[in-house]
Amino acid sequence: MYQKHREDFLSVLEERDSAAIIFSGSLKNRNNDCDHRFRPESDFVYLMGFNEPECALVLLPNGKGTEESPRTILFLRERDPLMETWNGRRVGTERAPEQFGIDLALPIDELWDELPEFLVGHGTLVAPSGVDESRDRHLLKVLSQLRDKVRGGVRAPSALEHPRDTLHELRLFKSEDEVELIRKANSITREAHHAAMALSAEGRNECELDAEIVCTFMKRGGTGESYNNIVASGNNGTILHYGENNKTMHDGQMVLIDAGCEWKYYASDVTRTFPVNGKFSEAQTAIYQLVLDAMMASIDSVKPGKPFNEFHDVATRVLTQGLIDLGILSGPLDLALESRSYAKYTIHRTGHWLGLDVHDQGSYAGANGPREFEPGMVTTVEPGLYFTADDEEIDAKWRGIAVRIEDNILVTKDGNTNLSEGISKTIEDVEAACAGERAEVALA
Ligand SMILES: [Mn+2]
Repeated sequence: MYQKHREDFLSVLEERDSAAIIFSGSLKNRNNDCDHRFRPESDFVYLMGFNEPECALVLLPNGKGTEESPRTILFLRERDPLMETWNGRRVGTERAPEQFGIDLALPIDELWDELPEFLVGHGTLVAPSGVDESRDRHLLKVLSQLRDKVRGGVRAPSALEHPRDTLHELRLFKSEDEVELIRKANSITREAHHAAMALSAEGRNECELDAEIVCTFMKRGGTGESYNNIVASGNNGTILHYGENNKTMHDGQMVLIDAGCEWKYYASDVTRTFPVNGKFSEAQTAIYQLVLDAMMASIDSVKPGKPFNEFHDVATRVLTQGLIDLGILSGPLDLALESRSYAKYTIHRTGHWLGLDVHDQGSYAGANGPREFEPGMVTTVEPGLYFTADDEEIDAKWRGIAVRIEDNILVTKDGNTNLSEGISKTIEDVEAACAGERAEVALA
């Protein structure tokens, strides 16, 4: 799969007379002498699929694919028995060409000295600028060295180009192999959400549900959380990126869980909301069913030819009409939509691309407005309604209710497929899962 990705990228680069350099990234310090667990940059994962820090992949479409004239060069750390004893195994330059199917491997220490020579003969250099300052300084220096060469009569890149229009455009369209990885991530996410629903009860702490979810992700072999878990009970659910996950949960509250397993660095991104005690009250039912109706209507608009904004507009329309029917907003619908009176309660957009990054790369705009869906794209659909505990403009019964429901939708030739299907979301199914009837894999 990664070799195919490199070939695809090389073809695009060749058409554009460009070379590219893509980095795996460095270890990030956490505190004192402890680092965060390493997670490679997604562009590097897409092309290489392995997870050592301090690597750079150089792609040269004008090369011949030999060691003398390489098309693919991997710069990486040399093997070092002492360092490997302390900090873990390294592939090293000797083993890398065969292991990864690349033309040439060189020590990362030589990158900035060697790079200018390799780039000769290409018009542009595609590189992820704006991520790391020291890297940016090196890249600019390489370009200036190349300008000196140009005076000597050789062709060389004069400009840096962000991967947005090349690599990120490729990443937007998922292959069947990539879709399978997202499906696998979602099968673990399903187990995690059902386990959290079954565990939830009056008096338990948000952290217990958070732990259950992390435990499920890790013991099933996931590469981690796709993003920091959100386990938000009651009014905490109105904070979109709540991350404290440490409050005691109570009867009468709902708990909103936004958590997705990462599998081989591919993300799932799923939100479910359920009553702490497992039984929806009348007010909770009204809001929850409205969000679910908006979601189901919205998913229907995720298909080839539909512009990216439409599923958001469909969700907004259903939510706004529902809020009018519940007496929370005043009508008529057209006036409410025009005045955006709903926005106080819906807050965010209805979805985003999903892939190696939870908010995946790929442009949302076409030449004339929002781009249209095409087969292979994966988007989230995640309408929500949020009523803060201190909102005196609404009836007391709505205050502190926050509901978001989120699935991962693959655009297919004929419509779409829900990659997070099977994670309980009807009121009946959610209540069953809370009662422990959907925890299909027993947790140790
Ligand atoms: Mn999301």
